[in-house]
Amino acid sequence: MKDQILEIKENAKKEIERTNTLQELNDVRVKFLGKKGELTAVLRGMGALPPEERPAVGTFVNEARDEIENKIALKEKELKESLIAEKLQKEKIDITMPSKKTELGSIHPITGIIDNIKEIFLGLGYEIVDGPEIEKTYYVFDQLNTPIDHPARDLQDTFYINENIVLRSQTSSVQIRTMEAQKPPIKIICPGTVYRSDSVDPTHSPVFHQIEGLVVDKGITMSDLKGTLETFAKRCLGENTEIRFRPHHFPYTEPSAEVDVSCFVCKGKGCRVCKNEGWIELLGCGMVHPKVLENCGIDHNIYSGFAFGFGAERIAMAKYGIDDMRLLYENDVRFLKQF
Ligand code: 2NL
Repeated sequence: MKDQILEIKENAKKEIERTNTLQELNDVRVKFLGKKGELTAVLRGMGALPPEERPAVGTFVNEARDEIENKIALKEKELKESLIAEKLQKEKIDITMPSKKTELGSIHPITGIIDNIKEIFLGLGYEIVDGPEIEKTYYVFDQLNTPIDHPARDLQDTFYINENIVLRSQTSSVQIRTMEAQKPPIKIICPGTVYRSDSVDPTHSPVFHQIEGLVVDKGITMSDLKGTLETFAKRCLGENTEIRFRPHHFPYTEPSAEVDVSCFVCKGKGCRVCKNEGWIELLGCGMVHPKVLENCGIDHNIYSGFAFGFGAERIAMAKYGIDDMRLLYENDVRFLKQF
């Protein structure tokens, strides 16, 4: 019987050695150690042996089983390792291969202009403040000395939520809120989205972006305003930029002015961008109306201030020579790629 067991063991070892896959190895396991396996059959046949021989044969069978199991475990480890090695070889990545080109996005020109303007005014010591886009008429009109019969308050020009609430048509409301909440000195800019009931055309959009500035302190004069706007224009549009003031009227400033910049495309000679004028209209400004200061609880006998406001789209169009505002909103990548 021992010879038979030895033979089974040797056969099993040989067959294990010959296997090439985990499946084949499992088949060998079943063939020798399974319920109907060869070694199991020997164990079953032990009943026929004289009782005194049984323990020795039993031990021998168990040793043979252990040896076969060890051999299988070793082979299994070997097969699994070669499987992984094969997989690694197959999935090898050629890191020298040129990669697919990734398209990088870029900052939208309007966002870029606003960021640029914020940087300039931060450099001049201004704080940036924002506020609600849905706003009380009290902050957008009443406090700004804009009477009930003023055309800006017309239903044709402003989006009304109800009689007392509008989509803000300028960010001055944020400045009024600031003047009501804190004492001078005040030195702020208020960038933000504003809404006017305009049809879309090359120079108008019902939704656009405005930046307003406000300085209130003792002894602020028109020359502070001029110096500030000249510095701003040069930093924003180039050191050779010149500015000119034209008298104008706003209900919230007195005196008021509109400011033009020399055309930086043709240096004032006249071209497509300035429509042969040599000058481009940039912004509106003035000295804060005494009534506006008083409305906000600021004594106009002690304090004075200047304010200005402009559209970011207008600056972007002037700076980049864009002749149709709609290009800024259409998200055509061929257009946006240029900035
Ligand atoms: C424009 C230019 C402007 C202001 C805005 C302002 C704000 C306060 C007080 C006084 Cl709180 N003024 N802002 C001043 C002048 C012009 O915007 O073209 N507006 C229609």
